[in-house]
Amino acid sequence: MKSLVKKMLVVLLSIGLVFVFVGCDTANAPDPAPAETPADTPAEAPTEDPPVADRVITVGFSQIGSESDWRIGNTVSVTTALEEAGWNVIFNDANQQQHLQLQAIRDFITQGVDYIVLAPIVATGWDGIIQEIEDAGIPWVQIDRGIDMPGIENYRISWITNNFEDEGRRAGEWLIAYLEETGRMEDDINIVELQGTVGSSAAIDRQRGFAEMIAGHPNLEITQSQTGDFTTELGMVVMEAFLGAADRPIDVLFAHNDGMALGAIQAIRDAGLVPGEDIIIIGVDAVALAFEAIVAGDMNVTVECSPLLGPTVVEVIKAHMAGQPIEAEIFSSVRVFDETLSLIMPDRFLSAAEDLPNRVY
Ligand code: GYE
Repeated sequence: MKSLVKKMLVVLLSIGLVFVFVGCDTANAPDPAPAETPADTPAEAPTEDPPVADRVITVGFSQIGSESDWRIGNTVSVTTALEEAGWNVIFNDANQQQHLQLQAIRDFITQGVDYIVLAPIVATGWDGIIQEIEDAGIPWVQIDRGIDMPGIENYRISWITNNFEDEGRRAGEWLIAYLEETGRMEDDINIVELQGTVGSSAAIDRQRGFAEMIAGHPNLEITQSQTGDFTTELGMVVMEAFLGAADRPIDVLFAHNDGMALGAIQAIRDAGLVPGEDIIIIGVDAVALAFEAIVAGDMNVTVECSPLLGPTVVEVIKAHMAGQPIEAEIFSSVRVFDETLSLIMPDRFLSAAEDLPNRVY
């Protein structure tokens, strides 16, 4: 599993580098800079850059990192769509560190990019850089996670995202339906939660949505909750700690992403338990590896969160260039995939086995 992710990363990084080189090569070709004008050329008014709609634009994309298959799918979707639009892409992977995202955006400003695409790691701490982008007059699109800043909608062109709170609710809704269906709704159910990155809207909102769904059922209790930073590695380590610290058997794992759920499955096996049976495992994202785990019976359900935001990013930038109206917020739809309830409630849940061939991330 790890090596697959690594392989994809290598491919991705090479694509990323190609983008950067392409960007350096051609960015200045159509509009010669005034410095290149020979000294003896008759004086004339400085040439303005042609309007963005008439030339190859450069887009700086500040990505959070490469912590999960979701993230890798998102990077591929966005960079591919921008490139297919014929634009230059400067890609930066901030290795899950906000200060590196701030640095990348400052570099984009210095390089004079035409547009910025930002996927913010956490919700706070962006006010200063957003002002810098504003001062530089660079239009920007926010994707994926949210930013807590009053009036943020007046700064960005649009926010292309998923409804994380609804994802948490759908996870809770599935659990309640599953417990009802298996006759366990009156039992005491101990739930452990693997949270995503601390301070990220994806983690905050998924936690809130799930908690809201189970709130009316006092026998469903979250007994341990810790961050696994959205990585498979930490999912495994933290699940191991949960199992070691539990004074009662763990019935359910709610992991804020599939990657952590897959790491936890390993820890559960190592503890001599049967994942998917002894412990009900709920993930979010709907990555291909989770579908495989569901089909194999090691995992129970995943809530889809689409990373395939690239085509919408391109549409939004094109609409902006053409001066057309743009939606302030654009959400993808949420679907839930399992291999149990979907067989009896196909209007509420979908079959992972059936959709597996369609997975692209
Ligand atoms: O669920 C997780 C990734 O922000 C929605 O980030 C995204 C989350 C996604 O690392 O796998």
